[in-house]
Amino acid sequence: MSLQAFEPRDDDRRPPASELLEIVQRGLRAKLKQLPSWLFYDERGSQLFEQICEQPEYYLTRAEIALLDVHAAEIADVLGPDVRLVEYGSGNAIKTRLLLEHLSSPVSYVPVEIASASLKASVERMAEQFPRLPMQPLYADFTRPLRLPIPPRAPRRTIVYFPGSTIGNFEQRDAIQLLRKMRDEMGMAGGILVGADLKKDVALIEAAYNDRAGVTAEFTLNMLARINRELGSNFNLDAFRHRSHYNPLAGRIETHIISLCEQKVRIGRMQASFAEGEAMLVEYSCKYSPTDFAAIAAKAGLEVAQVWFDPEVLFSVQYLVRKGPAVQA
Ligand code: AVI
Repeated sequence: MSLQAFEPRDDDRRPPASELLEIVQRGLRAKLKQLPSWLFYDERGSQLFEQICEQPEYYLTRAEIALLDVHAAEIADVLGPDVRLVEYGSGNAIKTRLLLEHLSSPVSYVPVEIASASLKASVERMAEQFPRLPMQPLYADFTRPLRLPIPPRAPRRTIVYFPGSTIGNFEQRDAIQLLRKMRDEMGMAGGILVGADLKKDVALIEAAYNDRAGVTAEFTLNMLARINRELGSNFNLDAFRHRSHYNPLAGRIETHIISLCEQKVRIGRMQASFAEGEAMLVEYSCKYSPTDFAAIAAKAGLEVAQVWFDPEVLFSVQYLVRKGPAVQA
């Protein structure tokens, strides 16, 4: 196993407190209050997200695994031999394994992750399952331009793998920008393999973000607990609630934290006032029809070479390749 560019560190997705304070204060000063969704993923938030994936209503993970169960061999065939697999995010044990198992003589596996503990764990897990596969973990923020490690031998193609519908958490403009960045990183012969959740019956989508056990609600409110812990603010978690609803015009789940009463919260030197019922936006989860996805791919200078669905047609995995020069969004 080769461990190029791997430097274990104890810090996590945590920006310095001053930067975090600035981000939170800016979000709370806005007319329509808004906080970035990456704030969900402290240690507790990451655990809660894993629990969300096991809830009966959250179909996304199961559907994507079912898709790979059926189609991984065919996907691997389309990608061809001697692939360098660059995964945005640390390897999801089951999904990445399903794909790697079928790849013919992969050149290397490059998980890209800013949470060092997850990166280390993912590399160890993969190294156990694929002891002969060169691992080149990259400790980095995948939303920024990457300097990929030099591969141990020349790959026939670099595949950027972005499973799990995380692309849906980016607003359309940002998703296009991210796809364009992947396009730059994959080179001329490369491709992008990306998971995208599909538009479907609204009740089914809304149930996935409002599970009966309340795990998603806890995940959402944990953001306030994190802010309290890291910034010494005084959000009262009992005075807020989670709300996720589907916006059919925008084609996305919009998750808000709702203030249950008129209240003031102190964050650093700032006092944020909340009206009763006031909503603070914390996440988008965009849903795409195959046509929608082809349209954003085209705006990033890409075309859909192939798309696979799970047996219930809830989820898609899209294979994107270069389509000439990128056009402006
Ligand atoms: C990580 N991401 C794809 C999840 C989603 O479905 O948008 C995050 C999530 N938020 C609430 N439930 C799951």
